[in-house]
Parts: sequence; C-alpha cells; structure tokens
Amino acid sequence: MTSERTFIAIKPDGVQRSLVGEILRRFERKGFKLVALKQLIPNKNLAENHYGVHRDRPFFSGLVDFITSGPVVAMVWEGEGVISSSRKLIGGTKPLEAEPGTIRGDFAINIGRNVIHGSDSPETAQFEIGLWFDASEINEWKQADQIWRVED
Ligand code: DAT
Ligand code: MG
Repeated sequence: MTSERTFIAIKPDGVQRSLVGEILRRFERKGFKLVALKQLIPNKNLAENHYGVHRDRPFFSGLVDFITSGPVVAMVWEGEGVISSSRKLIGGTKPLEAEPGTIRGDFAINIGRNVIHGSDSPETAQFEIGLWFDASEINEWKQADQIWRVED
C-alpha cells in the first residue's frame, strides 16, 4: 500500500455555516486518517502563497480577501489514494455543477463560496502541507482498526 497525504482546508464560509463536523465526518467515514488539524485566520502572505498559481486571474484579490476573512480549519489527511479521492469527496469547483453527494454538490451554490479546498496533485499536496504546517504539527499514529480498512 502506498500511503499519501493531502492538504484539506474548510474555508471561512464552511466554518461560519457550521459545516466543520459534517465535513470531518465524511473524511473519517471514508476511512482516511487525520494526522494534523488546526484552526487559524490565514494572513495575506499565506493566502497569496497558497493561491499563487491564480495570481494573474481576475478573481485573485477577491479570493485572498475571502480566505483571510475568518477562521479556516486546516488539515492533513493520510491514506491510500487520498489526494484524488478527496477531490472526489469535495466535488467540482463550480458548486452548481458538482455532483450531489459531494461536499460542494450538497452544501454550496457559488464558486466564490465553495466551502472547502483540497490539493489537486502530489506536488501541490507536498507544497501546501509545508506551507500551512510545521513538521512538528503532523502526527504519525496507527488506527486501531486499520486491518479492517487496508490489507497488509
Ligand atoms: P479548486 O478549489 O476546485 O481546486 P481552482 O484551483 O481552480 O479550484 O480555484 C481555486 C479557488 O478559486 C476556487 O475554489 C474558487 C476560486 N475560483 C476559481 N475560479 C473562479 C472564478 N472563475 N471566479 C471566482 N472564483 C473562482
Ligand atoms: Mg485548486
């Protein structure tokens, strides 16, 4: 089994709308392992770095204003295939086109208020985890029921 890690963040709209528990529940029920979790209000520098690939897009400044507007719940989740699977749990970027059953499909309408972020590739995941977390904030631990989720 090749385990990987991804960066997931519940954006200020998700925190304000009390969706934190619902979202954690979906990742837990899937079977992924939570290895880091914290709440913070990102500063502008962090937000601009995080969304650096979108720097030249017209929505960039609004996106940075939004993500710095309140608490974000930042997480690292671990497991086999967790990067692409998380993107499926999250759903498409445009909430009205996201499939029902996905987080965005179930809980959002507007692209600028789409509740949650997830890394889109192994390279992005590594970059984003390093941007948001110190190594000391990430915990290695074994799930007691691991043998019922993954084969040796
Ligand atoms: P995703 O969050 O699905 O990875 P993305 O990386 O293309 O999507 O864009 C990052 C965020 O930027 C996205 O979650 C919401 C915002 N965004 C993207 N395209 C936008 C647009 N056309 N108008 C407004 N906000 C947009
Ligand atoms: Mg993206």
